Amino acid sequence: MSKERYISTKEAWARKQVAKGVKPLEEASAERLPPGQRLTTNFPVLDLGIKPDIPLAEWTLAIDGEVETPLTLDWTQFNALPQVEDVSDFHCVTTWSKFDCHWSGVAFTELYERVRPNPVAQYVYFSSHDGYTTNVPLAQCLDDDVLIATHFDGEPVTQEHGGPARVIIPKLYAWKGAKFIKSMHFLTEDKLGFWEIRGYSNSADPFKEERYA
Ligand SMILES: Nc1nc2c(c(=O)[nH]1)N[C@H]1C(S)=C(S)[C@@H](COP(=O)(O)O)O[C@H]1N2
Ligand SMILES: [Mo]
Repeated sequence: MSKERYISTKEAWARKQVAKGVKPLEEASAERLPPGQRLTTNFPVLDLGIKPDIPLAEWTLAIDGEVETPLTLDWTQFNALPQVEDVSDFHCVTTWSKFDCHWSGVAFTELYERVRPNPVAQYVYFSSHDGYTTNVPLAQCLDDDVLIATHFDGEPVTQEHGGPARVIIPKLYAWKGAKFIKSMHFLTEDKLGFWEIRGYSNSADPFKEERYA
């Protein structure tokens, strides 16, 4: 995305926030900050100690399971899909939150429509190049702020933050958003991911403080 385009998007977003009556950050933070969280302005890195190096020429995203049309997209095909932008707050279960993260990439719904899931599909199981997995009910993946992000603040998502592409699900704690995404598997039954197996909450709503199961 060009610098001009990035700035104009931010301006449009700011106008939208003003129209919605969104307050300045300091005033708003009391309501915007989920219970037990503190605001950070930097961007900490959370991972399993592995930051896989995925050359773009080798990158693919597989979308399969309970779908009519399984898809494997390479980097060129993925980036040729319609692009979306979204600004959201990021909440890590380790108690830091970051406001106004500007992501762009491909909407989950865009991929959903292309693979045409069977009506029995109710859950999505995300798998990553570092061996990480996480699971989310399909209904929550269909929110319009859920995307597979390739850009953060107008720049490609860095390797430490999960590039080339990572999942963003703003309404849930950030462990539900898989960095280094490799595949998305549609399931009829729920299947716990890496942290969900290890005692993290399966529902992960930061405003309900659903941290641990
Ligand atoms: N593949 C992968 N995705 C992951 C993780 C991980 O270890 N591996 N950590 C999760 C956790 S706990 C958080 S808080 C966010 C951190 O994203 P960040 O490193 O960009 O801050 O990524 C989530 N997605
Ligand atoms: Mo986290």
